[in-house]
Amino acid sequence: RPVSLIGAPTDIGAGARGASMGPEALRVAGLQAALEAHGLDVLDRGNLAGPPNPWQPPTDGYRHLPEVVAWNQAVHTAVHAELDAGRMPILLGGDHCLAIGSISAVARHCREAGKKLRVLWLDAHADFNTSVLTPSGNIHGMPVACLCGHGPQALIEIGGTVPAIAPKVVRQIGIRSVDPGEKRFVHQVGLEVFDMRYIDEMGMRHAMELALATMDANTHLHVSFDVDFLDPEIAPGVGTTIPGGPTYREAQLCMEMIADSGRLASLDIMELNPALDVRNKTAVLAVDLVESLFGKSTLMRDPERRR
Ligand code: DIR
Ligand code: MN
Ligand code: MN
Ligand code: MN
Repeated sequence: RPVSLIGAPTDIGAGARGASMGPEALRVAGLQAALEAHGLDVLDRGNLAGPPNPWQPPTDGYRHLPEVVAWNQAVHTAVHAELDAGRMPILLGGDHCLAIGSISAVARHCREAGKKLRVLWLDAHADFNTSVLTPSGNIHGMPVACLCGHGPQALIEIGGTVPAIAPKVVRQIGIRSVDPGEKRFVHQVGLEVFDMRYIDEMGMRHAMELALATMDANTHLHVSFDVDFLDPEIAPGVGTTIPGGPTYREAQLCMEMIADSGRLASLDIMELNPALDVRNKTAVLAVDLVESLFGKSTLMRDPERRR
């Protein structure tokens, strides 16, 4: 399926400025050429437009809510248009609040096309805060809750149906920072979380086997990749580094197993912050991992023999 790159240059939902430069850093790191080298047909749609970041404190538990709504409406429209055109959207963030627009569009497309949805959420954070639970007011800590119908009306209704998704379609991988109230809420709704302790004890392979299980030919797989998923030793260019993330090899295996599923149909690459990066190395790493996500492998593999 042909691919469309959509830039969303904003840090409107983040706690640090700079993710607005993420789309260009991914382009400079060679994302389009890397995908084309795999034989993919890639169009760069350029950048969406939206309001500037006023950098204000929260009001009623939300920072920049009107601006977050405007950006997410633009993302929703753009992502849905690509899906309707039979193309695979890759959203270049931008901070992770934009997954509300992206995944609400994917969910709407799945309803319209009679497809099942699976969302893999690769992140250090659960992003399941609400205005009452949030310690920061930053809406990039709230997108999964908003998609599940817990959030301000203007954000939860972007896709037309509330909630946009059920918690049971989500699998979270790599989680290692969850705020106290958020932790109780994640437990209450029964989110399926493969946190770093699970990965330490059981291994990335087992976590991914379970996260990818029970999909079929009619399943649309969406991957929402927050770059802070990765260990900060290898990926310093993000606003909220949390130690103890997946290593380079664990992250590669994660991406390769998603590729092997054959179900990947849409992707977000979020929270890359070039202002905090070292010679664009985090963007280069993200491109390297995305190549694996699209099937780059060392050998011609025989799945039965695992080599
Ligand atoms: C934190 C940070 N849980 C918050 N969240 C981040 O402010 O809600 N998500 N950084 O990616
Ligand atoms: Mn549609
Ligand atoms: Mn995160
Ligand atoms: Mn996130």
